[in-house]
This record gives sequence, structure tokens and C-alpha cells, in this order.
Amino acid sequence: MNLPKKVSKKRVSAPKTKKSVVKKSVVRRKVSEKSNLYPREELFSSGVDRDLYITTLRKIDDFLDLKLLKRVAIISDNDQDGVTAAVQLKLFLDSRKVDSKVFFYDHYTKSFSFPKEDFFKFNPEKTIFLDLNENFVSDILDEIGTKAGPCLLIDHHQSSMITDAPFRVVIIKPHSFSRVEPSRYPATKMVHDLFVGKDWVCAIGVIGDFAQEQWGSFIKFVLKKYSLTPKKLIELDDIVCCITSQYPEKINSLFEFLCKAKHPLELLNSEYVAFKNLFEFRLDILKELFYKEGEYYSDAGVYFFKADARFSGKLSNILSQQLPNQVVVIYEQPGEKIKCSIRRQDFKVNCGELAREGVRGLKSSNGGGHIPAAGASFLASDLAQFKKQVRLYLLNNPPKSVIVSRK
Ligand SMILES: [Mn+2]
Repeated sequence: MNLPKKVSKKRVSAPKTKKSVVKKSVVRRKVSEKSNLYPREELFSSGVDRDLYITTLRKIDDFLDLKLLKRVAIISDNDQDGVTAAVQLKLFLDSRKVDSKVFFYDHYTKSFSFPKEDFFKFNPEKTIFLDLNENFVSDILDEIGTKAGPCLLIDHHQSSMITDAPFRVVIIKPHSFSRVEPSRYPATKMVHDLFVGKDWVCAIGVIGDFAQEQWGSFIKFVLKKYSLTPKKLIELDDIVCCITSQYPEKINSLFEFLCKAKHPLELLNSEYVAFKNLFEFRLDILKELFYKEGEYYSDAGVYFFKADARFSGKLSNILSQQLPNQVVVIYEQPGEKIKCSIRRQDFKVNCGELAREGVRGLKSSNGGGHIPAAGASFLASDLAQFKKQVRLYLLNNPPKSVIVSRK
């Protein structure tokens, strides 16, 4: 926890008023400033509710019970947000002398970055899930069952039910302690704010999840602290995006690198940059092809385009920034299934709902996500049906005034 331990523990038991708690957090902020950390107080002017925040910290404290905890597994999504969130949580647990191991989960291939047996061998007492919604958590628990122990989920996707959890699952979402629109409160920023974060690593995940506007003063703080230009920060995100999306076999070593690196320049001078340059070159070609060959339906305001394997996430982000008031569906076919990235950045279409409706009734499919960004997967033979359902959904649910997510 970012509260000094003895203070936070006392707070849980002592019958103090909320006012006294607030005063103590102000004291802690001064300490933070001295140690060159992002001032926690800034959170409360960015939509975080002070009382709910303290309650959430206690909830996490109670779950972790650090005095007794020895071994905890972290299962995280494998994008920039998930990786940077895992780095920060791992470092926090290291600092508290808790043995932890990180397993990245690819929600498209439904595979771990380590053999599942490693998880069983590690034999955690508890498991913390990061940046994965309840459906994925249910799928994972289905596989690892009772081996996960009691679970904590820190996530910002639209909520659903967890099925078949053998132990209790404590769920923390942005709405647990803030009024921030969930897609704009990435898991990495939640971990940063609820534990002790690693600011520049967190900033990479914030950029990766398009949340830089929401956290403008935090991004400014990071730029200044490390003398980075905004361009360099985007380059850092591009490097992490490239490795996590293109070279899944390198994800564990990138993770170690981010844990150890003292300064963002280390990443900017690393061997990973060459991979990023190649990635960008291929992205440019795909962008050009999209504008030439993309399938466009003006009545529904939607583009479909088939990209090379592992490019759809990044490509859809870039294109939807250029076409903020259109739905952009970029798909790829890594195996017998097609996976899609669905984007529309102006919040006038709920992409998560669109993804769910697009795959409705399709065999071995899934779909869901945030309002501005979502994903879907289904059998390649269902592509035409998927496109039809997407268009129908859009015709029946034309863009409306900005949607604000309540879950
Ligand atoms: Mn995320």
C-alpha cells in the first residue's frame, strides 16, 4: 500500500473519523513530494473520491494481509496496460518481501506466457488479476481452479459476472473510488495510485490505453521529471506495444527489463528499438492499404479492413484517431479464428456492446470491451455474418450523444 503500513493498519482497527484519516493522508503526501513521487493529492482533483479511495486501500490491505502473505501470483493482460501494471505490482510486492510471479494471459489465444504447470508449481496462496474482465477471469479460473486461492481483480473493463470462483474474488474497478470513465482509468494507473507505482512505466500504459488526456498533469510530471518530449514518451509506448503484440515470446524479458530499468532512456536505447522500427515500417504500409482497400459502409459509418497478424490492435488505434467519428473494425486471422479490434473514439457508439452484438449467436465467439475500444473473436467462416450483424447494430443504434459508462 502507499500508506505507511503502520498507519494504514491502525486505521483499519481504530475507530477514527474520516476527517482524521484525511489529515493523515495529507501528511503522507508531503513525504511523497520529498521523495519525488507524483503528489497523491492531485488524484482528488482528477475525479478520485478521497473517502472511497481510503476505503479501497483498506479493502486491498485486508485482502493482501501482507504480514502473513508469502506467495502471490499475478495474472495480467499482455498489452501495454497489463504489462506496465504488472511491473509496478511486482515491484511493490518485492519491496514488501512477498514472493510473486507474473503470468501474462493472451485473451485471444487463451494462453499463458508460461506453461500452466509453472503456475501449479508456484502454488500461490492468492492471485491478483490485472486488466482482465470478469469473463476472462472466469475462463482462467475454469482452468486453474482451486490453485488460484482467494483472488483480487484490478480492472477497468465493463463489468460482468464471475462464474465458478472456488474462493472469494475482491473486485476493484475505477468506480470503486472515482468518477473517472473506466476506459480512461487504465489498470496501470489504478495500480500506480493504489500501490507504490513506477511513474514512467505507468505513463507508458496510460498512453497505450489512450488515457493521456484524463491524466494530463501526471503525464506532464513524468515528462518533466525525466526530461522527455511527448514524442519520446509515445516512442516508449510504441516499443512496448510492438514487443507485446508482435513478439509474445519476448514479453517476459521485456517485463524483466522494465522492472530493472532506472530511467526511460534505457528502453529508448535498448535492442527493442530495432523491432519497433520494423513494426512501424509495416504499419505505414498497412495504413496506406486501409485507405485504398478498406471496405466502407457510409450508411452505418463503419470500416472493415483485414490486417497482417498481430497488427490489428495498433492499426485500429492509429486509424480511429484519424477517423474519430467512424467505427473502425480491423481484423486478422492468426489461425482458424478471426480476431477484431473495434474502435470509435468519440464515445457516441458503445463499441463493447457492438462487439457483443456482432458475435451474437456465433459459435466459439466472444466480444466485449470499453465504449471507445473493444475486441471480438469468432470462427473465420462467420466473418460475413459478423459484418452483417455489426452493420445492423449500427443502423439500429445510430451514434447518439456522448455515452457515459456507469459500470
Ligand atoms: Mn487496459
